[in-house]
Amino acid sequence: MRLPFRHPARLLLATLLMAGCQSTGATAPVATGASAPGTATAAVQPVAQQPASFPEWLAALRAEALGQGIRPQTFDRAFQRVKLSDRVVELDGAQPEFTRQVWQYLDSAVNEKRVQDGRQKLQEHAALLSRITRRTGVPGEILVAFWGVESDFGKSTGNFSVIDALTTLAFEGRRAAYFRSELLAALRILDSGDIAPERMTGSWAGAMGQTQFMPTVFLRNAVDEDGDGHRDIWGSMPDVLASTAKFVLANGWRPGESWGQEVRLPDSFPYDQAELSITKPLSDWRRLGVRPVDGSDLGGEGSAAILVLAGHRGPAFLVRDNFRAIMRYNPSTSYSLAVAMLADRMTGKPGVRGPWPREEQALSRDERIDLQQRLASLGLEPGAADGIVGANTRNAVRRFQASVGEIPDGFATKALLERLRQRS
Ligand SMILES: [Ca+2]
Repeated sequence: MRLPFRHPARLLLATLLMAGCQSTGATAPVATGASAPGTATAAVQPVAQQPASFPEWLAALRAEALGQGIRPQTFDRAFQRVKLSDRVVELDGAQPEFTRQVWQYLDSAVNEKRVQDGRQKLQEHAALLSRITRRTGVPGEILVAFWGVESDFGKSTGNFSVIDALTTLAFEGRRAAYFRSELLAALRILDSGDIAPERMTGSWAGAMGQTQFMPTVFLRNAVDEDGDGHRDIWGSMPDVLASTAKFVLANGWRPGESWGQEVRLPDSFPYDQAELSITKPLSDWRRLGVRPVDGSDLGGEGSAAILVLAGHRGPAFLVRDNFRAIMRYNPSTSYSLAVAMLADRMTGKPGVRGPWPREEQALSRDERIDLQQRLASLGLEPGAADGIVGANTRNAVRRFQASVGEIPDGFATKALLERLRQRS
């Protein structure tokens, strides 16, 4: 969805603005954000906080940035050639009609080429990785797996100017407040001299460099491992891998533990217990018949959750705290499984063994909404009909499955939607 907003001239407005406010900026009073423009036009603008024009908005941002201690020359250089990007707005508003099934995502994120490349990177950077692992306890294969999934080992880091992208999103995006604080963080990075504005590139959403850090993540976690005085996640391998390790450790990685393992569940398994939010001691899972995928006895201590991402006919995973630590980099179970699997494959462990139900086609967004509305009309409480299948929707699917005598695995399929449609 685009905001009801217009800006006739998208190009180089900032240059004009800068010429006008260069001198006032240095002595501008501390901006509090309360002076943000927009109040005068609130009565006629549906989005109350939006200013009337980009130059006004940028002037307010400049005052706020300078109030936070960012030097005027840093700000003016960063915005010298700023361009609002239609492409960024388009990507921000996109609601993909189809989401990929988990196996489709894994096929692409953990393909054979990437496994081979990862093994080579492990060797190539062995000394550096073992130094970082000694210090942080995060295994080298995990660091290289993040690097591979985030940016294909630095080959795919995004070519957007981070300042352009964040400016666009902060000015007219759907989450303007969030991106405004990321933009101010980006300015702090430029102010610290870690990177020149023209080298500060990233994804359309402002995820930067080989680690795809958002600016606030950079400020908390980026490390100058090679000691050249710059935290360079764009071009320095020591900085890239040490920064990844610091972030992963901060996200709760437990040294010496694994992310988990693929398991085999008995037919009698209570599938309503297979949710990331349900953690049990390993002894409980053993009692419920959970075994490693090779059929041996489930050993070990501690607690874990059982994750089933494609129904009872698909593979199952026992996931531990480190799986959640991976998810704090990117909050998706598919993502976390991709990082875990890539790390495993690089060290010679097998990939996913259980077969995925590859004949199952993903539901379209309209179908997912239809599913949610039908579950709601049966009183099964799937949550908002937003087309996003989360825990509430899965639990509603489970209630429906149980009511018709099916295994309650919570997997929303075309067949299940068809059955729901026939009931009403
Ligand atoms: Ca450095």
